[in-house]
Amino acid sequence: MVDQAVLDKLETGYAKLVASDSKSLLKKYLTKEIFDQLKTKKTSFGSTLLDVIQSGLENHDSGVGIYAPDAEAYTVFADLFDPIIEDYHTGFKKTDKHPPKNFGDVDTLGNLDPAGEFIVSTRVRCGRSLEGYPFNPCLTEAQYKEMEDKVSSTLSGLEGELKGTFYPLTGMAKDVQQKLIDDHFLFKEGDRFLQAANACRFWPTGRGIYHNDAKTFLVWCNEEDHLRIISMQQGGDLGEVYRRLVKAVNDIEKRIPFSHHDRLGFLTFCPTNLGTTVRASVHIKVPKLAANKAKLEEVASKFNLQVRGTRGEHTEAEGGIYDISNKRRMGLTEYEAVKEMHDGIAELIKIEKEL
Ligand code: ADP
Ligand code: CIR
Repeated sequence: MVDQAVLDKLETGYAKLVASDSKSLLKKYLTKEIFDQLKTKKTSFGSTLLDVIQSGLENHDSGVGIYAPDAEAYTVFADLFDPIIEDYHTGFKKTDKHPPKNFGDVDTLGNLDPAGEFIVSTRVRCGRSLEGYPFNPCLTEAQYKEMEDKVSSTLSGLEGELKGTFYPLTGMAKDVQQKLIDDHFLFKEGDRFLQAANACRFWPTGRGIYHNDAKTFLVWCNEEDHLRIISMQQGGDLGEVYRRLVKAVNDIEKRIPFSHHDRLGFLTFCPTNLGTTVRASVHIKVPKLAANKAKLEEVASKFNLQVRGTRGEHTEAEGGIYDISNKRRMGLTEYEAVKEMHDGIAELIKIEKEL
């Protein structure tokens, strides 16, 4: 049974969403019929429709607006997740199956901007969830601590270029934390979309960052996902960044079992990250194209690319620097996701040169 208080919150929030001018996928796909069908359902973790949609109900400027409080939510609330997944990942239907992991031939990708004219830096990240643990809204404080211990001790076994140190957020000096955020290495604090989704409980307990000395290989612990594995460096050498990421993921996967779904691929908290979980991005300056932001968005979307601001999602561009990445992560392999960004950025640079 879903509590009356939860049902009341759902009804009030839904009425406000319907009356709003929200452009979120939640508003687009949560019809009255689906709302009524799902409002009384619960997962075995006790998660309700409210846990799924409360971020989008509170933040009408969400692009998507839903999260999976636990893995089972993808099944119990499939009537809402499936159409949103299909829209975001451009055509991944509820009858489709995500292909097996395939990083492809890592030696076939090179430098997208050898003369260093456009690309400031390149980053590829993927997300992973530790098998046996639910997502943020269902984790206990003890589980956060246990996971942090597991992650930091596992990563301490990495060697060579991947060798680094784990820095817990608990006890980190504020200026050190802010510098890491400003330099694009660390997740931001107080993300209202995650907070509304109940994903920031017990903060900063269990959260932390691991990185090598050069900060070219980093792992985020317990921010949006259990793990975010990141490779990044200055300039446009996507090949080098991708090779480092693949080596790291393969090494870490040997040491920790991750949650994988037969149809959805690797499981993540946000449905936009399912499947490969790969977001390959460049920080790029294309001043002529970006003179008209709507035009930049239009050209980018033609190549299945997404434009974000300099400090990541929901931020503005600073100094003309945009974060442009592959948008879809499901229904294609890891290699294809990265190649989609590679080919799209090559086209964007070509267009910029011709303007
Ligand atoms: P995520 O990539 O994990 O989905 P965000 O969009 O919030 O999350 O970005 C996280 C951080 O990564 C931000 O500080 C952002 O500026 C930084 N970032 C993303 N792409 C690049 C890049 N190509 N070069 C440098 N920093 C980047
Ligand atoms: C939103 O709906 O805007 C946030 N919940 C974040 C969604 C993830 N964004 C994305 O495009 N990958």
